[in-house]
Amino acid sequence: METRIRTNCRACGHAGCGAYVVVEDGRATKILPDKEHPISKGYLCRKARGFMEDMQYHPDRLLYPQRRVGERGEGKWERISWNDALDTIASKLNQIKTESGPESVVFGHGTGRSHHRFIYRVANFFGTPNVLANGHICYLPRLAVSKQLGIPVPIVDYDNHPSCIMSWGSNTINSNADEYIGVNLGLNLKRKPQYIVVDPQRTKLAQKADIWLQLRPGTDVALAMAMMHVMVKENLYDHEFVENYSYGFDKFVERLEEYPPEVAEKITWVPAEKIVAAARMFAKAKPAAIQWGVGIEHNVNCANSDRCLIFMSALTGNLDAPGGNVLFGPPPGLPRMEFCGQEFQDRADKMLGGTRYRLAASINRISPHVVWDAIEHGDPYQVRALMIMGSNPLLVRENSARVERCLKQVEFLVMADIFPTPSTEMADILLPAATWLEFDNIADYWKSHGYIFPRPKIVEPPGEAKSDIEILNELGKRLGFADEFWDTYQDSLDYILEPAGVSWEEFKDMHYLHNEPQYYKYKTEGFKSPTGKFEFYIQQNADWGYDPLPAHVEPPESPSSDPELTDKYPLVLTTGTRTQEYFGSEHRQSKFLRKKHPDPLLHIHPETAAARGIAHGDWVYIENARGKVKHKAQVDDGIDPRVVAAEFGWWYPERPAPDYGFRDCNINFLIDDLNVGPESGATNLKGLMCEVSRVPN
Ligand SMILES: Nc1nc2c(c(=O)[nH]1)N[C@H]1C(S)=C(S)[C@@H](COP(=O)(O)OP(=O)(O)OC[C@H]3O[C@@H](n4cnc5c(=O)[nH]c(N)nc54)[C@H](O)[C@@H]3O)O[C@H]1N2
Ligand SMILES: Nc1nc2c(c(=O)[nH]1)N[C@H]1C(S)=C(S)[C@@H](COP(=O)(O)OP(=O)(O)OC[C@H]3O[C@@H](n4cnc5c(=O)[nH]c(N)nc54)[C@H](O)[C@@H]3O)O[C@H]1N2
Ligand SMILES: [Mo]
Repeated sequence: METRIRTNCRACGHAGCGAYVVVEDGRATKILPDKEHPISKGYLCRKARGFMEDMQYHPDRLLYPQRRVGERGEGKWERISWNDALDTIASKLNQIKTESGPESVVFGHGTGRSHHRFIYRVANFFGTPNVLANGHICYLPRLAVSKQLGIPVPIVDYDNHPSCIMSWGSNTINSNADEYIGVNLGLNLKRKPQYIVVDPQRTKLAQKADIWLQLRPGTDVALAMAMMHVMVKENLYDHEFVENYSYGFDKFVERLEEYPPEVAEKITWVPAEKIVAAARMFAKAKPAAIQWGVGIEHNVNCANSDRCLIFMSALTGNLDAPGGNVLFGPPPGLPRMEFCGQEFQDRADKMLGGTRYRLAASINRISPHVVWDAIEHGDPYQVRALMIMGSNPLLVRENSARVERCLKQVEFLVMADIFPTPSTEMADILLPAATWLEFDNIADYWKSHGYIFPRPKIVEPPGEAKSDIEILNELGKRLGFADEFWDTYQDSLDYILEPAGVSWEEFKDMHYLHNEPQYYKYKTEGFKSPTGKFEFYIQQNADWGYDPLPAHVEPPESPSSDPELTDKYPLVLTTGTRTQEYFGSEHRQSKFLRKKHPDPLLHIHPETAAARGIAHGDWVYIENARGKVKHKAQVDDGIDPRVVAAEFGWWYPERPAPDYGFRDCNINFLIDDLNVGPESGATNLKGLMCEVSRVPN
């Protein structure tokens, strides 16, 4: 018997595409697109097929809770019961809490995978303010900067068709990141708006652009400031907005004086006349919208690059304008965000890096290095346990060699994953997680587009795999917080949905819940900032000891660094170019996807390759003082000869445990974790220095 169940695909970590799952005799066999879905509009990416054909029923899936019996990383395990696993975890964590304080336990997760609200709830009741995720460099800086400005994250209003779109550090048609499924950009581009792309690589999107600004990685602030310099000098800004709704504009304009296009050209490598042309094009078009992504956040200037793009939207009158960057209201379910608990701020003094990286701390996020400092050096106190669910830190955290040392050294490590990975091999207790097809959940709960969708349980999990939210609900009770958790995890879904006036049983069969957008809300409500206005000058930053105005800061390693470094490592490296096939370190188990994209690729200019005797398709080493890994040369004249672009997340699940080949190609061996941005502890994943050489035959 065949049935089709409507759901929200989560074959990738960010999810968000409407889908139907075909079930035949209790087995999920296909994922089909939902043409009526308001966000994905009938789009589904190839990861959906790869997941369904190769991963959902993959023989490597973790099936039972296990306890490590050999040395860390030796790969010897014994199967244990869930009772044993959860009791062991609860009693060890409570013992550490009694002996060393709750803050010596750190919880962790990866990006987007919809269980983090439960992690925060458990951490919160347990009493630790330390949750390790990607918030220092991904999305959360946007959220923190927006919060500081008194707004939710501004989202492109594609449904109202901007007449100018500027894609800035986002290859949205590959990444479908966060709120955005790339099809919305694609459909708008068919209407021929003016189109600007800011990207060091000539991506498919850059090929469609009227103006492509090929900047040096890590210099986005200088470019944005120069564009705003032009807008102000040429009187192309929205006076009504600036005069009535903003604060600190004069001081901001003084700072803009430092960034004429000719100065920015030297920093960014973008010709001054192109900067002027892009500034005019964007400022004159109405409405105009900026689609930005982690291209601007993966560096030490992260917070200021986010700030600059929000400033540009405000300056041109496009903030909360139809077809601009809109401040969507939360869907009716979202007020339950107190689900996570808001008490971390009371414990900011105990939060690792909490008084150093105030912007990150303002949204309860920490930079990874503070956890490693605490494990390796007991600084400022000893971290004794890590419990990580849905992240592969050996692959995705910067400075993999240090991550490995710390995962080996920490006293107690719990990991939950769907598959064995190089990171899970380090665990003391390893928990088998269910996939998104195997439990009930609310989809898109963390996003800023104003929608939530049901994602019902469709098939039974294999073996004894359990969903993370069920695991956390059970652990919360065993840690001693029976009153704060639920009889069953499904009851928590009712709790979240209560303000919307629906139960999970009712919501499950609905298409979605949506908050209808209202525009220009600031005209009646102002901004939820200290001055009630849009703050171009941020006093809170000055109070925290940071620059109250945006400024370009050179990356810690750059072409203008010490010649001792640049002679050895002359090429600028940007990492993490997203590809359609893989999400982070996931999907390497899929034959279908691996066939399309068997190896990691390094984009390198023909001249740069020729000078090093490298031909298209050769294996090359990418090297700097921290490490040396391999990629295959993708010779490409769409990249500046002084720049190379590497992928991230590469390992080979088919190779032997416990390493699975993760030392070969994992670019994070080259990334530094210590020279970070001042406000959020952002690491420099884009715009560091390296050298490339051919791997000898
Ligand atoms: N298929 C797939 N989808 C993904 C992911 C994945 O791994 N695979 N990862 C998910 C995650 S965690 C995230 S955060 C999002 C990211 O998704 P987005 O935020 O949309 O960003 P990307 O698509 O990675 O685009 C980054 C672009 O920035 C460019 N770039 C590189 N360095 C710089 C720079 O210094 N400045 C500027 N302006 N541009 C630069 C790159 O060439 C690339 O085209 O994607 C999510 N979606
Ligand atoms: N050099 C470099 N490094 C980067 C980036 C870059 O561009 N360059 N990008 C950074 C960014 S933006 C981000 S967000 C991070 C991504 O960081 P993470 O989100 O931590 O990345 P993944 O390696 O994809 O780890 C996900 C793991 O969770 C497992 N998993 C998937 N779904 C579930 C689930 O429902 N439950 C459980 N328990 N496990 C699950 C997968 O099998 C996989 O092992 O990487 C960062 N690292
Ligand atoms: Mo991310």
